[in-house]
Amino acid sequence: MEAKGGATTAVAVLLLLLVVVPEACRAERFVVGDAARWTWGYNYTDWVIRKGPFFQNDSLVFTYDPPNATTHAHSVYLMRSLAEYQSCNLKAAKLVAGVMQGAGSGYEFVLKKRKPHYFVCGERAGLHCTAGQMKFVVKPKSSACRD
Ligand SMILES: *[C@@H]1O[C@H](CO)[C@@H](O)[C@H](O)[C@H]1NC(C)=O
Ligand SMILES: *[C@@H]1O[C@H](CO)[C@@H](O)[C@H](O)[C@H]1NC(C)=O
Ligand SMILES: *[C@@H]1O[C@H](CO)[C@@H](O)[C@H](O)[C@H]1NC(C)=O
Ligand SMILES: [Cu+2]
Repeated sequence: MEAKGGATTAVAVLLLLLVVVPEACRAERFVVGDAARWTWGYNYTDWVIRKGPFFQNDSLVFTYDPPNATTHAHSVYLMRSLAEYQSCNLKAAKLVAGVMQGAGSGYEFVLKKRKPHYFVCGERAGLHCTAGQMKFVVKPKSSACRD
């Protein structure tokens, strides 16, 4: 009777693992800034610390309104190096999402590579990156599935 109970428990644990493990491997989707979205003056470095770690194949969703007479434009660029990120020098930056692309459900960027990603807003020749603090670094870890 006791052995049978043990076997039943083992089967129950196995079933639980089968249900729980694939869940832990699934890539997650993060709205950058949460309710604040992608905007001037929010501390995205702090957001990354609170939300991380990020894993390969997780995605970041940038949402921001298209510009009009009363609102400012935003955009998303990737810097090529830490030095360019720190100085907000956009000369060699790669455009990821233009001023219209954050509308609606936003622009989704999948973190495919396990390298540092230096995200910045490219508006006003770097002013949104410097004074506006619209910048953050994410370095995805290898997927939890492979650990
Ligand atoms: C933003 O948050 C980071 C991490 O918490 C902190 O080190 C930094 O001083 C903050 N920046 C400002 C301007 O408050
Ligand atoms: C500009 O966009 C904002 C945010 O989408 C909206 O609340 C506002 O009504 C718009 N203003 C004009 C003049 O269209
Ligand atoms: C990420 O997704 C790609 C394409 O779906 C897949 O080939 C790759 O194995 C995934 N990598 C990880 C670490 O999950
Ligand atoms: Cu901006």
